[in-house]
Amino acid sequence: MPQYPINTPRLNQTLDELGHLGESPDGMDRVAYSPEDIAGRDYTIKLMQQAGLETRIDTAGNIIGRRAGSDDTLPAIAIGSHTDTVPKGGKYDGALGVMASIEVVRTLIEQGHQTRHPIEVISFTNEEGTRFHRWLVGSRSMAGLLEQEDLDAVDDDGYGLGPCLADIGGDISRITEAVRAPGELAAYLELHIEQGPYLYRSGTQIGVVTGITGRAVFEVEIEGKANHAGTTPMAVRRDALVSAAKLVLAIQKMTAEQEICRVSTVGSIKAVPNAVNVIPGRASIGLEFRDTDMGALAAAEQELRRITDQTAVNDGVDIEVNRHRFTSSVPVAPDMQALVAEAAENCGMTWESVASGAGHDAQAIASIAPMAMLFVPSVDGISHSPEEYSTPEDCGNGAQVLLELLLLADGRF
Ligand code: HGY
Ligand code: MN
Ligand code: MN
Repeated sequence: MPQYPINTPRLNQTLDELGHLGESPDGMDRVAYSPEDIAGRDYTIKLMQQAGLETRIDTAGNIIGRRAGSDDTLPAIAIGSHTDTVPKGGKYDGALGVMASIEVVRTLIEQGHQTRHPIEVISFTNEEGTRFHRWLVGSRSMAGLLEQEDLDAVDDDGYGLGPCLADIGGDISRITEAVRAPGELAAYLELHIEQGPYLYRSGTQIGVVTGITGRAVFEVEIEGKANHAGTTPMAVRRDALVSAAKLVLAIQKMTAEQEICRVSTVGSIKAVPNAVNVIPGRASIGLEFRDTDMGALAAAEQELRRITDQTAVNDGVDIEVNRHRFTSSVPVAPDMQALVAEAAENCGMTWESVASGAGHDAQAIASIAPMAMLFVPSVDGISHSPEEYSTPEDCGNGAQVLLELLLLADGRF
């Protein structure tokens, strides 16, 4: 029996309540900076305050709930994740880590246990990066990894990051005040759903994360020639959407057949003017590559540029490749992995090592603090989908191991 059993029904109730904020018939829409995201943030702040945490919002919009330690001269141990979702996403990605972190501290307070270190529960803003095609914005701000192109970013409607930050209590003109220097946090511990199939397939309760994937994001713009769909002979067409379609298939082939890197995805495609009786004069595709090996991502970029050059010549179109950003892969230190495994064993849970094909705030915070991640199973490995699901029991298991991990870290650092 764990020393401080968490309240699993209460945890799952908060997940359920948060899961109604931004819910639509085809999935969760708490896209960063949206009214739905703000509703989720307000709920999170209220829950933190009810749990007895002192809350604040930093200039990057990160929500921080703090509980004093018995020795406040020690750096805080941070636990958390994010509550923003991809469009039409699921109820557990990020949300479990934040709700479980609040439940962990609430349990310790109720059971009268004060840690040595101060504890900070952090809900990072804009982890998904949907709006401005740049992810981990809150955690990269805290880690001092934000770049000018992040600050200058505008969304598809030309709306800038500054007003969005102001909408959530941040301040782009003072965003550097959100930076935490190395040493300011003793450790960062993140619970997350696996978002992949391995734990569910093997029936293992806890995943000890070994590393977090690297990622390369591109936008490819194709310029052909708009023309009449009925009168233009096929031989003289410069159809931007046909060229885009060829690239979609070639990008999929790069990994499915040529294995240049682990995975490739074209997640968005646009045609202009997007009318059935007009040959598309312009088209664009949004794509990403992922791999833990940054050399493989560099090879993928090289091959992408080769096939776009080739397609431009073959089809008589102009093609521009816009490189959004590379995110480095991050290993989890062996001693931090061992701490997660020890916490799982102390809770009587089965565990296995698993790499993360998803990106996480932990990979940004890793540059300023020792970090560890633990996963719970995703049913059928589904995520970024309304079918994303983790059982109430698995959610409770994750929170219980997170509490144990926090206590171990409190004693070790
Ligand atoms: O896209 C990802 O890997 C994460 O869910 N943000
Ligand atoms: Mn996530
Ligand atoms: Mn996600």
